[in-house]
Order: sequence, then structure tokens, then C-alpha cells
Amino acid sequence: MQQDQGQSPISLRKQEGGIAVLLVNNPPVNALSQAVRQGLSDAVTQIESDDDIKGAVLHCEGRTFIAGADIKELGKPPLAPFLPDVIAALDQCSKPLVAALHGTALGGGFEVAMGCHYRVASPSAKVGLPEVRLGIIPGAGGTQRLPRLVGLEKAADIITSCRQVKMEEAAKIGLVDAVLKGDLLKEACAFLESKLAEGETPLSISKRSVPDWDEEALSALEAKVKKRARGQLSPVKALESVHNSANMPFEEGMKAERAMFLELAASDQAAALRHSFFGERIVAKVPGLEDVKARSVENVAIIGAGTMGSGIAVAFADAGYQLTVLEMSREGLERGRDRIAGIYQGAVKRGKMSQEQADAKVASFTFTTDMSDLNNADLVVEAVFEDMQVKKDLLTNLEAVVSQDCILATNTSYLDIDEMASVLKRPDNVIGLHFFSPANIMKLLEIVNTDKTAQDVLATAVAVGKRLRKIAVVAGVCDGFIGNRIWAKNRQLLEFFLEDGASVEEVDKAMLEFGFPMGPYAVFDLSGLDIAWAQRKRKKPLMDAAERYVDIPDRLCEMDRLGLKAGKGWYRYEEGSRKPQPDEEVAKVIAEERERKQCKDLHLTTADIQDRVLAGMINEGFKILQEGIALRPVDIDMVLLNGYGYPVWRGGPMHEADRIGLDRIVAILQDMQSQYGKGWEIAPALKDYAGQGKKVADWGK
Ligand code: 3H9
Repeated sequence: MQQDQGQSPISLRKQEGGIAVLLVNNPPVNALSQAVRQGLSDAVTQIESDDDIKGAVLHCEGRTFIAGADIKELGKPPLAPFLPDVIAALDQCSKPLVAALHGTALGGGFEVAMGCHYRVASPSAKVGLPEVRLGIIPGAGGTQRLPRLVGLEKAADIITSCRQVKMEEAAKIGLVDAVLKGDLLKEACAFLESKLAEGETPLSISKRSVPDWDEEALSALEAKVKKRARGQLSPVKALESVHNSANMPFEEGMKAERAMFLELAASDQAAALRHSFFGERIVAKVPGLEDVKARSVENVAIIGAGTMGSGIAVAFADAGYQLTVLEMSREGLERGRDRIAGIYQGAVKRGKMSQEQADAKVASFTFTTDMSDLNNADLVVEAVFEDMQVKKDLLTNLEAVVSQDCILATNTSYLDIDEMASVLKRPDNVIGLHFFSPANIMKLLEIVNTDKTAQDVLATAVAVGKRLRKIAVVAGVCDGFIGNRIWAKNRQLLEFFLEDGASVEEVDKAMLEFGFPMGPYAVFDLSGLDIAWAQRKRKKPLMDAAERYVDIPDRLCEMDRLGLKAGKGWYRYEEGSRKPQPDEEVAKVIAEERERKQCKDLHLTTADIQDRVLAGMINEGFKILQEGIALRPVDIDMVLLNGYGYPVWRGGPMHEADRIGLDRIVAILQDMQSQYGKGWEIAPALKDYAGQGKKVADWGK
């Protein structure tokens, strides 16, 4: 018997034996929209009042169990019925309810499951409470029920890490009561039948008490979470709410959780994190490619097995592609193979794979020095030395060997790919795939679309980016594309600060307080100062003589201060230590340069430094948009968040521009322009937008 409730995404179907199936159908991920909440609420009333129903199984159509609240509704005034009340109704239902989980039961979805008396799941299901990642805390009992189910420490870990727990662990720690193979719905009904036959319904989780916990382990976890939060509020608030579960009666803990949830949901941080959530998905949708068919890619070749090439090769292999790695010499190839084996060895050490799996992975690669071995490649990524002629020669040789349809990708981080492709017969097969180091770990991939790149080549790159599970952002050709172009400008600014009176440590402190994981000068030391030095040498002759140039980094390089690897750079490092220590020698070079150039001390405060960094990025962002290098403002944000350590809870510079107001950004930039001169002109589009009272969010509308 079927009792559909009109257009509701919820239906209730009664089966033989008094079992009802409560079905959710709200594609794509069964999010808890108002209609779903209303439907669930009505269904529980019906289950309660219908004497024929002895218990019910809650199941979802489609690829997943409920994946949480509808994120589009968060930040707006909540609409009744509220989720905590709906879950309270499940929790208090006098008839046993079984949540049958498949796919990803996340956030409000898992909170709904914890409102049921039993949770059963298919073996591939995953559960979790990832709300912290959206700048909120679980707001429908997650912080109160989970500790009662698995204890304070595990609850704090699951909630603050946002991780998805697989069934092996979930069953072990009691997140689910049974993992069921075969047809989930059928098995879940059989499970309920057997429980009904036993005649006992367990206490709902809200009625249970929090198990004893290890105070020391909990404090250690809390300290780690607070340190990692770096200015983000939600993890810290989540800990507080989890703690409440042990110190307050359930109802009181729920009230405190709701208050925190509502406050956080309306915060700037949550708005920024929602921007990031949707931004990651928007960048994957490239306008104009809707009807373009991607080419098929299975065989991938990587040329050059240095640090970058090896990381790229592993990224592809981990996504299931068939890999060939080419090096020019046998020695180079051996070193490359060792590097790749080393990456997998690291995974073995971290317990991510067994030795056998690592060995099998390495054995699955073809290593060669013979270019003709690339004749069956669908895609070749070159990661050789950053030199235009070297790359042109390589691509020309390559084109003669590979098939007509083979895509030729370059991993260059700043060279002109239009020029690179100009020597080829089929420049339309060329595209940039700019990975970030370590390429098998970093989320960002810039896909660089040249003037001649064929549409289906671009569509293929986007599809490959998705399969690699990267945040793949399409960019146009210019020096540094999106990310490195903004970063190069920012680097200039960081150097100006030194001439204008700030110390290396003050600049780093300001950026740490902004929320970057490390100070930029400490990062420069970590990656080595020589690459940027080589680039400055390349660019200096092309620079307008009127542009301000800071000689301090060149002087440090000339003094062999090449960063951590040399034991000294912007900081000095004790033997065997990676901890940056301020160095008098650097302070002396800075003082000499200030003296030589007669620089005025601008007495920049931490806030001045932060404002200028942000305004500088926004200005360059507008220039990039005007030139069509980035498709949309959100693409710029996704590059900075995923490749440059920009704090995700800020949402990215273009998002922040609207929070701060373009008028204020223009005012900061006017000061900067008057002090820095040439090269620091305000982007015309930014001026226009500020003048017309428009927002970045209006771009393209
Ligand atoms: C919460 O639950 C708060 C409660 O504690 C308290 C409330 C009072 N809402 O990622 P995909 C869309 S907070 C709205 O490409 P996948 C997504 O935008 C929530 N939309 O698929 C995309 O749309 P489009 C806690 C959502 O298979 C489409 O669905 N939950 C939501 O790679 C497909 O998504 C979470 O944080 C949503 N909740 O991954 C889970 N989820 O096609 C967030 C997805 O137009 N979601 N969409 O671009 C995820 O982590 C992944 O989407 C998931 C599927 C793993 C589920």
C-alpha cells in the first residue's frame, strides 16, 4: 500500500508485517530542505497514529542517504519545521525506527540517523558531521547525541576533523548497529523485523548518558584543534558544545547548541565557507563546454621526473590512469623511479597503504628514455626545465611521435603557452596543466586555455581535473596565470613593507594573524630563494625603469642566503632545525637599503599590512577579470584558497572585497598608488564598480 503525500519528497509505504518504509526522494543528495523536514515530521505523526505500523525503516532514493541540511538555506532565516524538532519527534517515536544508510550520511543527515533507534548501513556507506567545514557546528543534536553514542573524545575528533567515517570503523565504535550486505532496504526491513520479534526497543540516544572519558587525551585533542583553527571559530565552538553534552542535561545542551549554531550560521565566516563550498563546484562548470564531448584519456605520459613530474605522475596513477614516465637519461630515470617509489613509501609509513600495494603501484608504471614509447599516449604532461626553447623543442619532437588526438600539456608556471604552441602543427592540442607542489597532494590545478586550444581539449582537461579530484580552475595565458600573477604582485608588496619600515618578523606575524598557515618569508625560506631570484633576473631587463624595485632579496641571494636548505635566508636556522630565527645580518641589509634609498618609515601597523595585502590582491584580481584571464571572481578565490594557503574561512580576496566594500578598497589602493607609483594603478573596472556602488558578486550579470 502506498500513501504518497502529494508533491512531498517524502513517501510512506506500508509493507506486510507492520513495517513501514519512509522514503526520501530529494535529488541530488536528499538535502533536508523545508519540504523534506515537513514531510518527515508529518510521516512520524502518521507512524505514531497508525496502529497497523509497528516500526519503520528510513531509506533514501538515489545515490545517497540525506547528505545534510540544504546549504542554500543556511544563513537565511530558518523555516519551520526546524530540524532539531523533527529529529526530536523521531527520537520520541514510540515505535522503533531504523535509518538505512548508503552513500554519505552527513551533517543533518547523520543527525536524523541518530534520532532513530537503530542505524544500519551498506558496506560502502560513510557517515560524518562536516558542519565545522561550513563555519557552523552540527545544529540538530549532533554535538549532544554523538558523544552519548561514541564518547567525548571520538565525538570531538569526528566533528572537528569533519572526516567521513567508513563502515569498518563505524561498526567498531558503535556509530552503526549493523553493516548489511545485499539489498539494503530489504535487509534493513529484515533487521527491523528481527528487532520487533525480540520485542525490545533501545533507549533513544538522547536518554543515554555520556560514557566516561580520558581527560588527558581530550585536552590534548582540544589543544591541537585550537592550534589548527588559526582564527576559524567553528572548530572551537564545536568543542565547547561537545563538552556541554557531559556537563548539561540533554535539553539544555540542545538549547546551547542551537544558539551557537544560529549565531555561527549568520556569521561572515560561515558565509565565506559556503562561498568556498559552492565555489569548488562552480569552477568545475565552464561556460561554453556544456555540449562539448571530452576526449577519452586512459594512457598518460609524464615527461620529466623531478619533484614536480614525479608528484604529477603519482596524482594520475592514484586516479587510475595508466602511466608512462619519460626521462632523457638512464640516471635521470632511475632518480625519478626512486622519487616515485619514495612517495609511495611515505604512504606506507603513514599507514595509508601496505608495502605490497606500494610495490604494485610502482610496478604499474612504465619507465622509459625512448620517446617513441609515448606513441599510444592520450595525454602527455611535460614537466621539464622552465625554458621556452627547451619546451618548444620537446613539444616539436613529441608531436612527431604521438597520435593526432593526443593532448600535449605543459606544466609551466609562467611561460607563454601561446608562443610555446606556435611552433607546432597542431597547436589546438596544446593546453596548460599547472600543478602545485606536491602535485599528488595539493588540491589546485590551473588549466591554461590558450588562444588556439580546441574546445574538446579544454573539456578533456576539465574532466581529467575532476577525475584527479582536483579543484581545477580555467585560466587564460599571461605571466603567472591567475595564482602566480597575484602572488608575484603580493611578493613585491611584501618587499616594499621592508623598505617602508616593517621587519621580516612583523610582516610574517601580520600574515599569520590574517590566517595564513605560515608567514610568507618563512615560506620563501622553505621553498628556497633561488627560483624567484632567477625569475627576477629574467624579468628585470623587461621592467619599466620607473617601477619600484627592492634589491634586498637579491642581496641576500648574493650572500648565499638561499633559504632553509642553506641554513639561512630571510631567517637563520640552527643546525638540524627548521625553526626560523630572526637574523641581525638580514636586519642590517634591510637598514642599509632603506638608508641607501632614503626610504621613509611609514609606521605600518599589522592592520595596515593586512589591508594592503588584501587590497593588492583584489586590485590584481580585477585586472585579471578585465583581461578575461579568469572566468569569474570565484575562480580567483578558489585558486588562492586551494593553492596559496589563503584562509578558507575568509572565502578569498574577491569574496572579501564585497564584505569590506569596494569604496574602502579603492581608498586603501589610492594610498598605495601614491606611495608605490608605477605598476600600482587601480584597475579601471574596480574604480567603475566602486563608483557605481556595485559589488564583485555583480560581475558578469
Ligand atoms: C548541516 O547539515 C547543518 C545541520 O547540522 C543543522 C541544520 C539545522 N545542500 O558535491 P557534489 C549539491 S550542514 C545543498 O558535486 P559528490 C552540490 O552543490 C550540511 N546542495 O557531489 C551539487 O550541486 P550542483 C552538512 C548540496 O557526489 C550537487 O549537490 N553536509 C548539498 O561529489 C552534487 O554535489 C555537508 O556539508 C547540501 N547539503 O559529493 C555535505 N550537498 O550539481 C555537503 C551537495 O548544482 N556535501 N549539494 O553543483 C558534500 O560533501 C558532497 O556534496 C557529497 C556528494 C559528499 C554529499
